Amino acid sequence: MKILIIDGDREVQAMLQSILHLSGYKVITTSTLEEAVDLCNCNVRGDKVGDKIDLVLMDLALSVGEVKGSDALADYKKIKSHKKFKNTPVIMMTGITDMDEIDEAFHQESIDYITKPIRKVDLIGRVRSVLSMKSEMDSRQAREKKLLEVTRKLEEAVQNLEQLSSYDALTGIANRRYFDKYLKLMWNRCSEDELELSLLMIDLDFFKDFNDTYGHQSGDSCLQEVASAFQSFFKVTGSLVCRYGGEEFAVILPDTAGDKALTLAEEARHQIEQLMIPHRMSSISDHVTVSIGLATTVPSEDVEIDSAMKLIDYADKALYMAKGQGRNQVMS
Ligand code: GH3
Ligand code: MG
Ligand code: MG
Repeated sequence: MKILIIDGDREVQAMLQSILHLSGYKVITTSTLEEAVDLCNCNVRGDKVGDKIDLVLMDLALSVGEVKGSDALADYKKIKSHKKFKNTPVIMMTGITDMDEIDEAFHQESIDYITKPIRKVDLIGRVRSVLSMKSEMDSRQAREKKLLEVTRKLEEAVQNLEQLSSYDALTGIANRRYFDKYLKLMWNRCSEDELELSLLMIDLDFFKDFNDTYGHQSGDSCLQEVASAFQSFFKVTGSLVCRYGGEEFAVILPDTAGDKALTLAEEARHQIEQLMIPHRMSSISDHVTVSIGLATTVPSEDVEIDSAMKLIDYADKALYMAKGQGRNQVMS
């Protein structure tokens, strides 16, 4: 432990130094506050004074003339304002007997002080208790810092986990899990505001044949291309495109009426056709196509479609019809 003594009286300096030395402390002495601050800024004595001072013992009578509470406080604040002493405990030493004013000033700021003549037993006792309080505070701060760090890492991990559990690894768009959550959310929101909610269920046509013809990897690339086309196409506020399963996609369109959703679905279908992904085994086109089922409702308990699950069912049925009618089309 390193203690810095600031006292204008060299005899006092020597006396304090020898007491503290004998008790096992490293001691550095200076006569003025300025010298102390200078020492902390440079490597004057071959000993980096400012490296780590654990405690400062500072004489109160550093200011010339009559020492008032405000002067004492000013000295104290000056040393504490130095960034190296910001967290260093300071014990003030005073030979003044009339301490009323100073006592009050110190009390307000919780400043520790001892009176001169300093008795060895008082000095050692006070130094020990202040240092042990400081080391307790330091270790508490270190524990808090560590806890904060752990919490931050945990939050990061949770975020990563949420990201992993909400998005599809192959296409990067939302997955079924996220879709379920989001549909419930939008169901409630549209129900509260009495808004129409549309849902598209989309399925690639003859995709098994595509895989059989071009291989599974080409199949994966095709899914990625189609997913990203849907993602860029559906820009309705609050809309969500997700990979519902294998080669099926679903699109949630809140605040979207049936006729508008039908137009959007038809355009989206056309866009996929226009990607011109070759599919020579498709019996309806030379390129990859999709079939789309659409269902729309104003979520409420009074209507036929009274739950999000039923909305999915209706869109699924429409998709099935689109397949039955020859594929590469939208049905609602
Ligand atoms: P339909 O027009 O009736 O929808 O015919 P289909 O061949 O698309 O339907 P089917 O359900 O018979 O086949 C779906 C295919 O989608 C089978 C499966 O191998 C493929 N598939 C599902 N998930 C993936 C995937 O992640 N990657 C690849 N490459 N293929 C997938
Ligand atoms: Mg399918
Ligand atoms: Mg299919």
